[in-house]
Amino acid sequence: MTSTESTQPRKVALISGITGQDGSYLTELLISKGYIVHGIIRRSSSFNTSRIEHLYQDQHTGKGKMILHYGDLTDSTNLVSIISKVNPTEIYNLGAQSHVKVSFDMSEYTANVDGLGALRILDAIRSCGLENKVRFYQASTSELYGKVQEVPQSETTPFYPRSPYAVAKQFAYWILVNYREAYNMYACNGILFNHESPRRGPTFVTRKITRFVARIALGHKEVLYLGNINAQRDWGHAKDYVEGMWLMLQQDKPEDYVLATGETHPVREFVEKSFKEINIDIKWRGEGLDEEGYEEKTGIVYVKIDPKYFRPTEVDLLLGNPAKAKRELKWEIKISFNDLVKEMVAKDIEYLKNNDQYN
Ligand code: NDP
Ligand code: GDR
Repeated sequence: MTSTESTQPRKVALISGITGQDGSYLTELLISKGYIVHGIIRRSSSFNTSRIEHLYQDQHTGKGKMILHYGDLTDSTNLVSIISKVNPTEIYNLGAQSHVKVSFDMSEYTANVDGLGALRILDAIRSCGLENKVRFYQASTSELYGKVQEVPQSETTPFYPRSPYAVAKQFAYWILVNYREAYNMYACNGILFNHESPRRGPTFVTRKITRFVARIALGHKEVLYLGNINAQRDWGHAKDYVEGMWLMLQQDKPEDYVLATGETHPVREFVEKSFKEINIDIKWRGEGLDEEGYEEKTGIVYVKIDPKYFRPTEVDLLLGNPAKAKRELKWEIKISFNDLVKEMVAKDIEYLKNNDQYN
């Protein structure tokens, strides 16, 4: 051990959900800050590490800064074993069945992973005797606000979850608060509003739109089927949000924080802006949800509404107030909504041009 190493505090992070959008950006950020990052990945019949592949290419040399462990949020024994072996200084619980619409079809599974999963990690921390040594981040969500009670939504706005996903996340939110108070743990809920990127899963609405726009740009003739295009979301860039997660674990005392842009946009605006990137001006045929679609000037119909994508209960409006995070964490948004759309469309065009399989 060198003299420099011996004076540095240990920086070892464990991330569940490391293969997801946020997990990949957070890993990059933590490695850039000198952390050794351990991640939990699920066994899959095909590769599920495409978002983090670039980070573990030198693993066989033994010099990798990222180490992966097979595990699952439904398996307590495995979580205890990983945490005791890794002995992390920070744990980020990002793993989840994160699709709101899918949670209506898989409600029990979603509750198990998204709700009980958080409890299993908290208990594993205690079983390893680390409750006063490790700092814990829970991926809470603006979906907790659900049916509009107050706008903009802040840390003091009451919750009214509108999906099995949100109800499961509400359990995780409160069990964290309870363990923080009961066992004096350093644990924070990050109540994050929607954040997107070129790494966003393709079934979330923003990426579904930008992938489609890329196909139109490259000459494909298809129809994009969407659900509720009047829903409004506060959309930021995932890169900015993972920085906020890290900041929450670097404070003197643990608290819960909203991360949001403070702007809201309807889904239909995301569609318009994305098409604008390829110089198509959208003219909508109707205003309501019963519309058949819209026409571009030449009469080509690109988008139609398919009720299949409606949710049994919808979250109509999300608009966050990030004042507390700005004030206490000095957290700032660096990437604007317009730049987010621009980057996502440009990257999808690039992927489509370069990747045959993607076609
Ligand atoms: P993704 O859907 O991209 O990633 C989810 C991750 O969880 C993947 O790595 C997935 O693994 C893993 N996972 C799923 N089920 C399990 C399980 N049973 N055990 C262990 N790991 C599992 O989500 P995001 O990166 O977008 O979001 C990260 C977290 O933040 C999630 O908890 C989400 O609910 C929450 N959140 C996200 C917001 C957003 O706008 N992105 C906003 C607010 C909260 P695999 O790759 O194998 O599927
Ligand atoms: P959301 O994201 O439910 O906000 O959850 P999603 O992109 O799935 O939906 C946003 C809004 O768009 C409407 N919508 C459609 N959604 C999808 N997926 N597909 C469609 O075709 C479609 N058409 C319209 C939806 O009804 C909704 O109103 C995301 C996830 O990342 C959660 O894990 C996270 O907690 C929240 O953001 C904050």
